[in-house]
Amino acid sequence: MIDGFKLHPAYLDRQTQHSLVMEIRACLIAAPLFTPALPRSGKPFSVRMSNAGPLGWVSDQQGGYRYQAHHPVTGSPWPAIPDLVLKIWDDLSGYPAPPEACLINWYGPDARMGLHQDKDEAARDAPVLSISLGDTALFRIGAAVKGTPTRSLRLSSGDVALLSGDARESRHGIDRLMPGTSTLLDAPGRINLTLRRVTLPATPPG
Ligand code: MD6
Ligand code: FE
Repeated sequence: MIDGFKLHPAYLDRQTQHSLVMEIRACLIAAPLFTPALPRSGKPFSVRMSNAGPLGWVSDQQGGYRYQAHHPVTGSPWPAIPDLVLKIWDDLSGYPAPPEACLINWYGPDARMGLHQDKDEAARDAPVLSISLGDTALFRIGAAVKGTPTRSLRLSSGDVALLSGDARESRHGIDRLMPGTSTLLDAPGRINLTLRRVTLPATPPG
């Protein structure tokens, strides 16, 4: 496995997963899911997205991948990251500053996410923390270098994955869901929360 990739299987119990889903539903009322599009081609993602936190990740044909403080459709600031989510970051990230972006990914049964690297953040020293809720997904991960082998693993509801160190630069994506593998959500599908520090924290004096 790639150094710095850490999977915590079943980190969240069912009750906590349920509470998280309710918190995320509240976020999505304030900041509805939108459909991002690829830079240049404008091809829509099959995953729909929203965000919580001071900064949200968005992408469209004109502006490409970026973080911004406002919802691209409503223009409102993103809702706050739920305390429950901040606690998971505090417990697992080992990073001395809070996350600024909580990307909310919604996968319908046929959604997928191509291999990519997370590199739109200045704070590349911070890990990326990912929380899976709902149907199991087949996650693919490989080293940063194109053409090197990748491996596939399952991300199930309640799993938390951390990408730090070398794995922070890894290529990764979601090949497909396994619909019907979880009863957490009302509909077949999956929610993935990805927590990121975007800006470098101010360096402490001394
Ligand atoms: C997903 N995850 O699990 C997509 N990125 O739906 C990601 O793109 C991801 O799981 C950075 C770190 C962990 C991840
Ligand atoms: Fe990613």
